[in-house]
Amino acid sequence: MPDGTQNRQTNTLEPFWMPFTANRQFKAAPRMLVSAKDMHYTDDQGRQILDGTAGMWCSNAGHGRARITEAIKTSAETLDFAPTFQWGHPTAFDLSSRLTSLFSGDLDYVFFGNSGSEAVDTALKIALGYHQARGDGRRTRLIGRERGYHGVGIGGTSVGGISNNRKQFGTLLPAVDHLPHTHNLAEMAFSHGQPAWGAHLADDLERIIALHDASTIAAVIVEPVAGSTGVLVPPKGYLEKLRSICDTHGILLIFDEVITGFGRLGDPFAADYFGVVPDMMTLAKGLTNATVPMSAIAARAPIYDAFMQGPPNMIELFHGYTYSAHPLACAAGLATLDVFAEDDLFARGKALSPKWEAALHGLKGPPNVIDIRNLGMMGAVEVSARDGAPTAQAFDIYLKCYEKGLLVRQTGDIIALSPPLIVTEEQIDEMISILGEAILETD
Ligand code: PXG
Repeated sequence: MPDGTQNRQTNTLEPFWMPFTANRQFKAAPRMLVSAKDMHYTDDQGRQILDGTAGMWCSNAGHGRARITEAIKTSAETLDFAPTFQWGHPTAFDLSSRLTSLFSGDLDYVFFGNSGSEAVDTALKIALGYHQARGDGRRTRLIGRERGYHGVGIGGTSVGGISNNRKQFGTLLPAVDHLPHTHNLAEMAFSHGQPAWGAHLADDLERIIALHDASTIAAVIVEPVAGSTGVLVPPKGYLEKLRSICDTHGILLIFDEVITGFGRLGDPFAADYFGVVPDMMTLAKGLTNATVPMSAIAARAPIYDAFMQGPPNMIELFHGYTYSAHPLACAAGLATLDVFAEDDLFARGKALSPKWEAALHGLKGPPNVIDIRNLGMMGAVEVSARDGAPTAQAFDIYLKCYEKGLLVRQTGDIIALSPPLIVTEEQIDEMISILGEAILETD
């Protein structure tokens, strides 16, 4: 249709239906990022924006890492695509071995998807298939947690516990229940690291089990530290209790480590940080330093083994994606692990965490700051909700930070932070100083 309509359209902001965005507000005053290097984005006005959120909890090694970019380029030139249904390519196996050698316990197998949402829905399906393979097919119920975020697939939405993410979509999966969330300002506000109060909240799993009977429950899925809902740090002993209750009742425990994985807590995974090994872990984001979409599900050996029955020429798991273990993503994943090793980023995250904690808690003081939370290199500042206008104050802070050259995430009345692990102590101070100014200018 050579009437120029198409060209005109590509120059307007209208056609892109933006995800999780106030489209009309954004398009009226766009914030356009055009390039990124190390700790900074550059916007379309040429301004440098300090990245306080590793993109969206994902560019953990910082932006524009040459080693990763080169690996992607080389892969695109040598093997742009190869199927992994009944074929294979070497980097898929290399990456699987490298990853499983990093996982704790007998998390010896890895399945690939392309997003955290796919990883979650895959893990839930594996849990259902696992029980069926063991002849225990009545176990079909899935347990999530209030305020949990597990992506946007129908499974992840169902086990998720953020009301806005659920209410537009009807009844979702039927056999689902939710643990209570662990957020309690009266008991926990301004805790440094893990709150001492709240391990008993895990006992609610016993109540849910008594209600539905363990024989109907396939799996429990939680984020070890809830990220999207505003960095809810698990009380001391809480995850250990969940593990032990699941063990007692033959229920699989899935840690959704899409945010906590790849060094965010100063260990490779939250499972390592807490010393609690789940039956499955979902990973994404930092896996490729967010350069090429990729996610992974780590599974314990007995789960894989349960499927390896019947004639060897039979497909054991009727599940997978065209782009499972895409060659570009595998190359990016391998190069990301190299960069983590070269820069010693797990150790760096751990070493910086006390500085991060001290700097963040330095924001305590203004009356509108009602909580500050931290663990590893995650942090959040919660502000009081404006009368009749929840979320408005934090959104203003988010906008002010952007104007002042700092990228933060806003969720509800919470500002969340998760800088790339290459951040310097001076850059931490800069972040906290900008955020502090923005908070003081907003109330
Ligand atoms: N699980 C967890 C724990 C996540 O944090 C997903 C699954 C889904 O991943 P995908 O790749 O399908 O988006 C996520 C994603 C935020 C924010 O600002 C968090 C996510 C995504 C976008 C924004 O908190 N987490």
